[in-house]
Amino acid sequence: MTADTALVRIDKDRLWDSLTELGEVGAYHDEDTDLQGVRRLALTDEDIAGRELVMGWMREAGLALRRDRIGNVYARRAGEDDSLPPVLVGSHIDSVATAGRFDGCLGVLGGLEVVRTLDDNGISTRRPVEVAIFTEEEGVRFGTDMLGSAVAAGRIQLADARSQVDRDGVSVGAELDRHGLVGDVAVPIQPPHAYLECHIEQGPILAAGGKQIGVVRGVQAITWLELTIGGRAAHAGATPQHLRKNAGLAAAMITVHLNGMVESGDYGRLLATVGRQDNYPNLINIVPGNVLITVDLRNPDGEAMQRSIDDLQAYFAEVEETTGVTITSRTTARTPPVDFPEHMQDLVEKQATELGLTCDRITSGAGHDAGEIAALSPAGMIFVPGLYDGISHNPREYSTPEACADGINVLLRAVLELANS
Ligand code: HGY
Ligand code: MN
Ligand code: MN
Ligand code: MN
Repeated sequence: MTADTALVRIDKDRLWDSLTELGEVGAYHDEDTDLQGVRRLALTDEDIAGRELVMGWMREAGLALRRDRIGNVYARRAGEDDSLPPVLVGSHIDSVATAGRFDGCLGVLGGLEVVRTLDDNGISTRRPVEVAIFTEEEGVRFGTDMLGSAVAAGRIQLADARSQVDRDGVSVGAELDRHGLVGDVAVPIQPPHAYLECHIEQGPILAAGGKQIGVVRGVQAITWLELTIGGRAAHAGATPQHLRKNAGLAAAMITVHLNGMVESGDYGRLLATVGRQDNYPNLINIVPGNVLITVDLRNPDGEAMQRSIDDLQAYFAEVEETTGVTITSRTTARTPPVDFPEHMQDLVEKQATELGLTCDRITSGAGHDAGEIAALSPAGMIFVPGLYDGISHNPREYSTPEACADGINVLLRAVLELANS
């Protein structure tokens, strides 16, 4: 990095304005928090509107846009030697149903801000720089998180991804085709030179430690199960206990058992969440006949994760024996723990330190596209702290203009170093 580029900083207000404007796309009033939230589930009209807004800004910045076969967008700023693999930055703009403005968006709009800043200062780079928008990172509509980046990295086959369906039976493929999102960039994509993603931490660790930047060591393992519990709907008043096949009781037993597994400490730093529960027929005077629940397991230790899955499956047999229900388990996501290369962590830490920012190394609690692209090339992540215990996947999600700018200034400097290597 030359002397004059070392003093270049991004435009904090322009970044904040773009986060604010994108946050209006898919805005809704959240009854639970009485706040304005964001709802841009993948490949819905709101997601497409968000993509169109951001791609318009990318075109205004003179970037050449391409799309791959699963609809991931790559916006390219040419390098002096355009034949070299690009430095790739980015994230996602699809959201969960009760989102804030930062999850994913900071990484995409921050990448765009890096490019705009290079242009503003007439700075060229040896390598091209590309800003990516990955499809269906959240996984809440079609059931597998990091779907787009997993296809880009070759972990999930395109046909399998296209065949995934939402709760209404609408497939990824049908939505990609409906919106005309299928591009001609083959998947898996050509490996970029390196990948960097700036993201809000989505947890309390950085703020609790008073740190401004998180140097991300890696991403913990994720397992998602969809359990279909088949019992028998029956009269709540006339059906004695011994004749019941209570799917609701089975679901409750599994939820409590999961909590016991976490509390036991037998599975390291396991986290378990039953996020979705659909009771049928869901009426006060009928024993639940059929229940669908989802299980989200997280663990930085791959061996302990596998043990928890095996033990949970064994427990299902106990529940079937005790309650007379049948339990069918479908795995909808299964990613191993991912470690980012030391040199990428050191690069992030060096740039943060040279900017005079305090930082700590941290393992990501959430899944990220970087965890997928790490299979293709050296990947790294930059975390910025959130307020209110770093709450996320909630409209209360918030970080400050200064914290966001800090993260993207680290991204700018790291990109400059990588793009001139
Ligand atoms: O589930 C996750 O960790 C990510 O937000 N998709
Ligand atoms: Mn995210
Ligand atoms: Mn998320
Ligand atoms: Mn993510």
